[in-house]
Amino acid sequence: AYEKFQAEIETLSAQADVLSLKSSYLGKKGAVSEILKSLKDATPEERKEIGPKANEIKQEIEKLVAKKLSDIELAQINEKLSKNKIDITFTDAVKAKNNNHGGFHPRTLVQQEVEDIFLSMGFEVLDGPHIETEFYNFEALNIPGDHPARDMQDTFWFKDEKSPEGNKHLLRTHTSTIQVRGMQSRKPPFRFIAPGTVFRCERTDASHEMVFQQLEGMMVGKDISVSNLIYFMKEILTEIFKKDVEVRLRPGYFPFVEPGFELDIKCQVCSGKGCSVCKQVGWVELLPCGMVHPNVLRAGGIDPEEYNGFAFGLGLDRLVMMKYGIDDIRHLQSGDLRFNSQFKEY
Ligand code: FA5
Repeated sequence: AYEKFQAEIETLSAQADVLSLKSSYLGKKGAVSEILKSLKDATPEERKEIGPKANEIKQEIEKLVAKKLSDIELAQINEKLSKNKIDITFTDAVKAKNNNHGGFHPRTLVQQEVEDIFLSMGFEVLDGPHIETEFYNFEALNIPGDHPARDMQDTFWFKDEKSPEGNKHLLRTHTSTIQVRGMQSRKPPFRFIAPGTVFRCERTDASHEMVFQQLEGMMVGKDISVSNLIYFMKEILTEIFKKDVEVRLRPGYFPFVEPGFELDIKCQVCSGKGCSVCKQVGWVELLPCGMVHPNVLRAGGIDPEEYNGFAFGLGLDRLVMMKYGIDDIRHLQSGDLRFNSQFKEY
């Protein structure tokens, strides 16, 4: 009877079924009770043998029933828990959907992308001060005090009569200041980039800001050529745009390079048809560059007889505009969340 009970209880999963099985064995008319009842007609020897066995079976059945009931209860609790489980990542996903989180500014996104590309090509990333001396911003770059090229970049000067003549302070007008700083602290061959904010006392329009970003690049070594320069420029544009974009290279004048070039990009806002960003000409000045002038190498403590190099000054805001088709540079500085939130990555 006990083996039969064991097999039967195994198949049950509801408490009520277990209880009714129990009563069919231990209840008034149950199998075990019948055995115990029949003892009154048994001989004393039979009673001695069957009595304790029947009681043992009764206890075993009670034990099995208690265990089964507690197993069923545990299974029920576990099922409840798994149904009401709190998924913490799910809460984050809901937040993301509601767009209540922050995101990177498009300028940061593009700058990080450009930095990654140059890092993968063995360039270092350098930084430099916003407040500069006349020396690093002009003189060391082959632009002496009376040079007309100083007028190419309208400069914010500090009123500091105490500084010696030729070393007055200013807000850097370009990241080229880091060219000489970088050269002074390393030995060739080397290659680095230097992203940063620059300042010019300019009238703003769709493609000009007073405070904007540039990304300087410099490579110095032996026998570096214009084709090396063009290779790196092409590489960076292909990586950033991930499609063919039309560019043109034309001669450009900068006192710190010789020869110098202007690399223009077909305006991506109007596809070259003409708009306020490209001033109706269909092309945007993006990436001036050239071979480093011997005087600049000298200012950085490098012998131009032994080494040469190239440098470039990427207009980072313009690159952002071209990549995303932004039709006014002033959006970048606006702090307008309707603009900024368009660049969140989900
Ligand atoms: C320079 O500043 C040079 N230092 C670049 C250079 C470096 C040349 C190394 C050769 C070798 P330019 O003034 O053209 O050059 O500025 C460089 C880029 O910055 C421009 O092509 C343009 O993309 C961007 N830029 C210039 N002025 C502004 C402005 N007001 N607002 C936004 N972007 C600007």
